Order: sequence, then C-alpha cells, then structure tokens
Amino acid sequence: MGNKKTKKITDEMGNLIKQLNEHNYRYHVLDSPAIPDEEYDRLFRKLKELEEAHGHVMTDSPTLRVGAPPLDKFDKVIHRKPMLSLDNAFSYDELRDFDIRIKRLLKSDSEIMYTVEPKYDGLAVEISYENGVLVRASTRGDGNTGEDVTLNVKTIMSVPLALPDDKRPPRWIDIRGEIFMLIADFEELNRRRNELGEALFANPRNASAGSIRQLDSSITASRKLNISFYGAGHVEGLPVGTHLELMEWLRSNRFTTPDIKAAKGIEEVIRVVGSIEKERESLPFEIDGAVVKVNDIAIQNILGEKTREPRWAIAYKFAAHQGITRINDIIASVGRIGTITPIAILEPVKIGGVTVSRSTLHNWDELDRKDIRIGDKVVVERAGDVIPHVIEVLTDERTGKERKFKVPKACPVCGSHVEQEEGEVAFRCVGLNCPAQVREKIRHFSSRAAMDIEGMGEKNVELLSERGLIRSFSDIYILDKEALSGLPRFADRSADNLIKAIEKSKRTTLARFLFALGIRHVGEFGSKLLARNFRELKDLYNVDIEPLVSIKQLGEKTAAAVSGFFAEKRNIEALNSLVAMGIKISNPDFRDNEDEAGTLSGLTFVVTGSMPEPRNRIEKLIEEHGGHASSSVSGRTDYVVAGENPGSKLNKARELGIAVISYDELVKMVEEDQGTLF
Ligand code: D41
Repeated sequence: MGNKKTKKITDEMGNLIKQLNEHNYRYHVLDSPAIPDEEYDRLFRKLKELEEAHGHVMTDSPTLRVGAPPLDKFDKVIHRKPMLSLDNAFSYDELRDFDIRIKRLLKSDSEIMYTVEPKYDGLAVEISYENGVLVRASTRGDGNTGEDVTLNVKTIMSVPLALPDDKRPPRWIDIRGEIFMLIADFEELNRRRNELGEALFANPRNASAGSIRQLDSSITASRKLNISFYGAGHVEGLPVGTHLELMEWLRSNRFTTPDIKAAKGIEEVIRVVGSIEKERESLPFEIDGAVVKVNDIAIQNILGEKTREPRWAIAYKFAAHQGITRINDIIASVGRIGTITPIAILEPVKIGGVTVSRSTLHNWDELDRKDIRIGDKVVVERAGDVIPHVIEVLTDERTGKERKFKVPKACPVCGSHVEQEEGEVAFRCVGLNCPAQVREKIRHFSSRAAMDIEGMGEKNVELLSERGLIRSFSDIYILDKEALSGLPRFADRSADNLIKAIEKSKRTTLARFLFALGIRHVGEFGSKLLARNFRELKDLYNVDIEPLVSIKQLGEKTAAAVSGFFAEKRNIEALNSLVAMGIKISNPDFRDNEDEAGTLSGLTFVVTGSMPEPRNRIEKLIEEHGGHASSSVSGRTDYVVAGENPGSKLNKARELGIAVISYDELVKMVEEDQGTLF
C-alpha cells in the first residue's frame, strides 16, 4: 500500500476515533449526548471495518474497550507508590483533633486550607497513563500489590483511553479513583440475577468489586460501572501545587471527579461534612463518609505519612447503613403477578436513622444459600431508599432453636396451590381470584385483545378495587349504575358506557376468554391453539398434561401452566361463577378433525422482505389457512417467507436451518387447500 493511501486511512480512523471519544465523553461523563445511539453505532461499525480491513488499531480506539479474550488469571501489579489507606474519624471532635495534630506538626496557628469530598463506597483502583496513553489499570489490593485489571477498566466508558491530544501529557501519571455502581443499576442487576436464579450481590460495592474482578472482560462490560477519581500516585511531568489543582487538571482531561469543596479551617470543614451527610440519602450512589485533605501538596509532603496512612488526610465516617438484629419470623408474601417471596420480620432496629422491621429475602434459593433461619441473628443493610436486606447470618450466635422455613404449598393469601416452573427459582400462586393479584389480572382480563371492556383501564380498575367494588372476576358483571354512581371518575355517561361495554363483553370466544384469564405463558397464540383443540371451556377442567403437550406448538411450560391452572378447584369455582353471570363463549376456532384444519395448520410463518401484497394481507392468508404468522424468527418458526431485501430475519432463518420459501410457494401451498373452516 502506498504511503499516501496509508496516511489517508490513518487520518480517517483518527478522525472517527476523535468523534467517537468525544461522543463517549459527552454521553458518559457530561451526561449530555449530542447524537442518537444509532449514529454512534454507525460510526463505531465504520471504524471497526476500517480496522479490520487494514489490520491496524490505534491506541485510543474505542474498539479496544470490548472484545478481548478471557484471562486465566490476573497478573500482579506493584504500585509505584503504595496506595495508602485512610485514617478514620467518627465524630466532629475527632476531626478537631486531626486539625490540632496538623497545626502542632506544622508549628503553626494559622487556619489550614482543606478540601472536603464525598467518600464513595466502592473499590479503589489505579490507572497509569504513559505519555498520555492508558497503559495499565490495577486494583488497590493490599496497597502495595494489586491485580492487573486493565482490560476490565477499559470497558468503563467514562475512563479515557488517552488524554486529549491538544495538551502536552505528563510523561507518566498514576491516577487513583474509586469504582462504584449507581444504586439503581445495582438493583436492576440483582433483579436480573434473581430472575436467572443467580446469587445476588449484597450491595453496590460488592457488585462493583465482583464486576471488576472478572476474568472475562465482556462480563465487566455488561455491568454499569462508574469511577470517581480522587488523587494521584507516581507522577512525572505534571506540576500541580494543590489537591484542588490536581482535581481541576483531572476534570480538564475528562476524568470524572467527586464534588469537591475548599474549606478554610476545621469548623468550615465540619459544616461541609454536615452538608454532605445531609445529601447522602438523595444521592444516586452510596457514600460512606467524607474525605478531608490538606489542600497544599507542599504541606502534605511536610506532614508525610504513618505506616499506612497519610497524616494530611482523614475520612469522616457516616453511621453505617448496617445493623445487627434478630429474625423473629419469616413470612411468604405474594406479589402483583403471583410471585411468592420470603420476607423476614425483624426485631425492629435503627439503621441510619430509620427503623427497619422487615427485610426482603429475595427468593427461596437465596434463603437456602445463606441458610437463613427463623431466630437467627443477622446483619441487615439499608442502602439509600432501597428495601433493607439481610447480608449475613451470624451463625456463631446460633442456639440450636432456630427453625428453617419452607416454601408454602398453598398461597398465603388465597390458599390456591403454588407452582414452581422448571428452571425457575420463583414460586407462583395459580389462583385466578387471588386478592394479591386480582387487580393486575382484571386489568389484563379487560384489555382489548382479551375481553375488550372499554373503560376498565388501570386507573378505573384501581379505583373500583379500592372501593371494594371488584374483588373477583365475577364482580365485574355485578357492577351496575347504582354501584358506580358517586364515584369520582364516573359521571353519568361514563358509567353508562362502562356498563354497556361490560354487557357487550359477555359474548366472547373461547380463545379470547382463555387469553383473558392470564394463565402464565398463555398468550394470544397459545389461547388460539387451545381453542382449536378443546371444544368448550369445561373440556379443559382438570385437564392432564398429556393431551396438552401433544398439541403441536404448545410448549411444555405452557402445557404445565394450563394443567396447573385448571387443577386448582378455586379456579374452577371462579370460572363457574363467571359463566353463571351470563358469559356466552362460542368457539369458532375449534377443529375436531385436523384434516379440515387448513393446509397450514400447526405451522408458523414469518414474512419478511418486500412482498407483492401488503404484509398484513399475507399474514391474514396464512391465518385463514390455519397457520400462524409471527414477527420474529425463532426455533418455533417453520417457514420464512422471504421477498426482496429480507434483512436479518433471513440470516437468522439460515442460522437455525429454517425452510425459506417465496411468496409464490406460499400461494401454492394454500391453493392445495380444500377449503377451510373460515
Ligand atoms: O471516594 C473515596 N472513596 C476516596 C478514597 C476519596 N475521595 N479520597 C481518597 N483519598 C485517599 C488518599 C488521601 C490516601 C489519597 C480515598 C482513598 N485514599 C482510599 N480509597 C481506598 C483506600 C484509600
């Protein structure tokens, strides 16, 4: 390749990198993106293509943040300057003692210039930049030796891979900061882990530490980590005279720094510390104190350090968000969608000024994993506004009288049986009229694709159930004008309309009705399949799992859920009283003879690409001949009908080995049809 051409490509890559890094900075540090995500992705792909085509990646390319192969272990890194720890103060008087000590050492009476910053509750790391390029990142470890987590730290989008090139970078700088996770991101992470039955993180700090110590950096990349830079280690070629100047330099080089305040004299320090503590609960991340530092670096050097801590800094620690108490009882609580969760009833304990008397135990696996028992002494933690949770059992304190708590066999709210799905940690109540779930269920029951009762939206369902007017499904059909009169949202006309809509909904199809029941995994397609195979509602009462699994396309989980639902006698009673309210269920979908079912019966189609007819017409044709039209390609797809420019769905079909046919072939398939029930 000619030099000119190489230069042109390098320039283009450099240009893209510059743009991408600028957008990264705006998005992840300034929180003010300038372009949509799609545009960012487009630029990123373009850069990646150039890099792949030319086998060259520049040092600050954002493509370096992801995609490294997993490590076997972390290498050790010796910090060029030890990462000291912090002396602690637990009262304002201890802060005053700190000030007195400093003045004595300096043999001075004049007020000291301090800085005060929040102390992030995370994990300390050091990042080294050589001539402006990120060369190494390491954990603090024991202060002298840490672990090489360069690949992981590079996945944190707010960490610059290189310093801006419009300034002269220092020859070397070790920058230190605290890695942390936002409370909301931590909760979301745990929510997902709970769903997958994975062990939960006790708090955002553990989640950050667990995320940065991953041998596979793609896992780190999937966690939302942040960093707050608070200081420097070994530095060559950066003349700064004060801590504030260092922080200013960090900010101007695009590092995220804590909100730092200057304070003259210890009394002003104490005021700032007080205001940080006031803000604590409203911050989106956890802090466990405030760090007070002597601002002037020359004075820092005079004061020097003890064995492990500098004499020029101190951490004022806030009251712990933890407390020790006893579990008086464990109860099972039922959520809006029937999930049964264990809850610990605690001997009330004050944590960070709030009395805590309950704690979620998340799920039954967690209960087993931590071996939590009634009567146990436990450490409870409360972070921000988060529901408090048990982080540790003090097993040494056991007396032998502690009792294990088992998953209840019946729903503690309605008494219906409780089921656990294969491969899931959650247990669910199957009760149709379970009071814990009935609002959510009635809302779904009334929705357009279900019973289609206009006027029974979320707000009205809430109102009606608050007023005790609907406690069960059949209550809907008892509503009359008198009951609605005087309710705030029901002026004369809207009351009439609702009653009309309810009346109208009484004529329905089995498919709609089954969908309306909100049985787990039974969506619109599943209910259609059921209606196709069962003549009437009663045929499903106490149905075994076998006839259900033999229905092609009805998944095993769905079959189990359907059979579980109809095995509950409370549900049968609820259905009988619904029918007794005058609901008329017809079943136009039923086919007792598969031959009559249309040639496409049991087959799922995905239509993609441009077609000679509008897509919805083609989908209707498929449905009319007994097939099912879906919008996404999956293992359940039988045929992909592809036209011009089919895009990713065709690729997916090829990957999964699914038959791909043309529009004409589809038409041939249905032309062979001897007529259908439609
Ligand atoms: O936010 C923090 N966690 C934080 C930690 C901070 N704002 N400043 C710190 N300053 C220091 C010195 C004074 C020793 C440079 C620190 C830490 N150290 C620290 N973090 C973990 C161990 C020590």
